[in-house]
Amino acid sequence: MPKTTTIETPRYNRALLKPRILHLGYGAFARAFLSTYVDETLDRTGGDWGVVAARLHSGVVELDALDARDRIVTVVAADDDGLLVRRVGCLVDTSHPGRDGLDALLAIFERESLSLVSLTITEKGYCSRAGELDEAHPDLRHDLANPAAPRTAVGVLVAGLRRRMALDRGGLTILSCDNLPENGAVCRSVVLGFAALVDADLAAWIAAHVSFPCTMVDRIVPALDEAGRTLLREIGVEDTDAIVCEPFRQWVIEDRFVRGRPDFDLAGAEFVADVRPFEEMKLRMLNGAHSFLAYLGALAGHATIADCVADPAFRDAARDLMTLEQAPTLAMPDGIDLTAYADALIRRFSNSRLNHRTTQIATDGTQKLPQRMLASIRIHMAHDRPWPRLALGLAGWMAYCRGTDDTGTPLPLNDPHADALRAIAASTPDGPAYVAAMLEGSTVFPADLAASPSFREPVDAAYRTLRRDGARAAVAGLGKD
Ligand code: CS2
Repeated sequence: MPKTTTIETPRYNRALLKPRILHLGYGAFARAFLSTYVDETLDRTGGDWGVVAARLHSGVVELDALDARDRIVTVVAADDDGLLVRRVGCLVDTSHPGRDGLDALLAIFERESLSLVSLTITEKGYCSRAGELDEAHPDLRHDLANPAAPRTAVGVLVAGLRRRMALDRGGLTILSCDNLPENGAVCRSVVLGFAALVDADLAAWIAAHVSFPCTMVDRIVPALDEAGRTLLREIGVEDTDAIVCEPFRQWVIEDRFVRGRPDFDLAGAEFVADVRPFEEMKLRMLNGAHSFLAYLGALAGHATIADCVADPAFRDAARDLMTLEQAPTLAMPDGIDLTAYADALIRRFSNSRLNHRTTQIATDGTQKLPQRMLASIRIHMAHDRPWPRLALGLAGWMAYCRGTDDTGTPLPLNDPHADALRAIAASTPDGPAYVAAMLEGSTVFPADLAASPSFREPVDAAYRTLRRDGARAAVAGLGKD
């Protein structure tokens, strides 16, 4: 049993809650993140900020399970010091177009009380390319042809806002909580881009009445696995969809809400004028190190992030990646100590309760690598500085995409472009030809980078080392030249 277990339950009056927040993409991260901030704010202020939890694709079973439990969500923050179990009570309803019909979801946008639509739809959910609407995206093409019957979150937002405009209900705030640089700006760009293609008046209305603040979100929330379920059973939590996550969380939010907001700062969030430095810090140092460990760790046979950082070669390389190749690309406000941030991240990664699988973080590499690695590489190239760890990280992703680890054990490849990646691997022999084909055909690398010898050569060299020595030796060899 863990050393200490504390249980917290809502202290506010749930009967007062109204549907004021609609959350699209109510999965593990939203439970552990948005819900806990709303809940703790309600504990301090009371009020009516209830949340409707919506999923667009999978998730009907999870939402049904929530409904059956009076929509109480159990979030267990765990580390080696103990557990904090929070029974989150802020949900007022659940919604799923596949279960309740799309109309029921769009009708929520018509509610007078609705003030905020928050999103955790992952990077790929924005259907963007270089921050703009990707009109070639197959699901978007469907939605553009059928704007009243959308499948994508972008299409749902635009259809919902159209209902709102028609009833003159006033604007609201759309709050992206995904790991994208300038997530609010990307969200605005895809929503307005879509709206402009279907109805110019609607696009103008959205531009005038809807705000899209940027946010930096941070809490490590692995998918629940057998170890997590065992822990939950040990402490008597029966909910099949309870969440085990780390105690740490950080939310930095641009304060641009057009229809009120909960005082999230009372629950520890920070409202700032400019989120960008915080988001770059987190995307490059935390997420960049995560992806580095995920690809190279999986190739070396490490199942979890905690396993990776228990291996001194990986721990040192991840810390060096943060301090030597990511921190120097950042311009932080006074008072932010990036070395202390790196040390804290390594401690968070070591949390043995989390079981955060390398193969989970390895998903959707095509969507993650630009902001986690390429942004820093561009800065190093402009200053003529070496970037061997980032190069090995990219090489690790390429090797991972061939589908087996260093001992030949299969690795799962989950990515919206997985078919194209598999086709490249199948048609190109491993080695420099494969690196060249990935640089040119994987959709990750902008044409100017893919064509630049000062970009290609370090990646190519890292890939040769990785294939010659294996992931563990290649990681251990970093910094030894
Ligand atoms: C991870 C993130 O899966 C991933 O790509 O890097 O989910 C990470 O755990 C969170 O961003 C932490 O805030």
